[in-house]
Amino acid sequence: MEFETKAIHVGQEPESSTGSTIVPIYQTSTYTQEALGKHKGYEYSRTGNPTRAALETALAALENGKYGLCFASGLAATTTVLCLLKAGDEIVAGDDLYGGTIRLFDRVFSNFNIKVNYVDGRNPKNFESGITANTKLIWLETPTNPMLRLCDIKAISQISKAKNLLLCVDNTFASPYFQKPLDLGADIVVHSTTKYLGGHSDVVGGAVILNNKETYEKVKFYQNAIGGTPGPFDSWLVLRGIKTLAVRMKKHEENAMKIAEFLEKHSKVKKVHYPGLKSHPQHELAKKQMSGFGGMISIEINGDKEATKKIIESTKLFSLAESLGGVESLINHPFTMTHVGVPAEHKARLGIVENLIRLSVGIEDTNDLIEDLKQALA
Ligand code: P1T
Repeated sequence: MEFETKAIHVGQEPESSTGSTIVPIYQTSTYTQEALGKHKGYEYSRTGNPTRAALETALAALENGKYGLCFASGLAATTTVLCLLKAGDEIVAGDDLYGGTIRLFDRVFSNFNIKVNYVDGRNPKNFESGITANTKLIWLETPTNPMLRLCDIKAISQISKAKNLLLCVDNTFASPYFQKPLDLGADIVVHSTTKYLGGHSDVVGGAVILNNKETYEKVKFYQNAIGGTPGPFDSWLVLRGIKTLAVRMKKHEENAMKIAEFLEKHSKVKKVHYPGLKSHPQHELAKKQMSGFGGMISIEINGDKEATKKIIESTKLFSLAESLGGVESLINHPFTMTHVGVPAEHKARLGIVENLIRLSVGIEDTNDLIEDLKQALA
């Protein structure tokens, strides 16, 4: 079955008692048992809920994975995966990550004596150099947030396999439509379903997808034990969102490509970071491991903080907001917004400077979006 068909049908069979074509929102916290120990597979909605189960099945299929688990946010998904580690263990992580993930690593899990060794993820060898006797997990995003850098999943998976480590890939920016990390050798995929999977900026959620049964059982145990699970309505919103993922992603990419080309020629723009551009230093890798380049672009402005602020505050269609991946276009200032909590030295190393702007290109008319940017940059 092809991706578009899976997104609409897998885990979403008509409901047996009524024929409801769409998976119902099972808005219940608990399930009445016929007798002690006799039930229909559900006992309590933190442990399991049919709407969530449909989403978990569908997401696993989209990532070509065996198992899916859903969470109340992307960070709840990440937190639950990190619970596979114990005090003294270490993570080697690509250094360009969502600011909230860095905050979770540096300011929460560090308290439990889990150390993160950040490396420049553009060269797979750096992950190898970062490994110590205590390393248990390699963590990366690709493309990265906000610099749109790439990590070579296949090459890094070979290193991780040789050292018997787990490789976890945050696939939020590409979505499973454009990139399937499990097929490239990753062990675990994490998503913020808040973004492209949900697709309409109306829900916060997360997901974990994996193939190994033993690891799945462990993460599933932590999902229930920790309790960062999504409610039935939030699960339903993401389930509805993924039905149109393929058509949305095509339009996000088409718009982003045209906008990136427009921006590259603009005199007020110093640099455009978009993996679809030939000028992107990792364009060849993008072509190899992704089937499309996505809808995220970061740009550096020719100008100072004030000039950048003026542009960010002048767009009319691009809303000034955190988040990404919705149908509407958003504009964000990583330095003061999504990555504000990242230590200054870490930001400087990555190039998260005051004149960096991140765009989440929506699926509006391409020319309207270009006109909006044109007037903001004028
Ligand atoms: O916001 P939440 O659903 O908890 O997901 C966290 C997260 C994880 N991974 C990546 C790559 C992300 O971009 C995010 C959240 N990012 C934003 C809110 C943002 O504007 O970048």
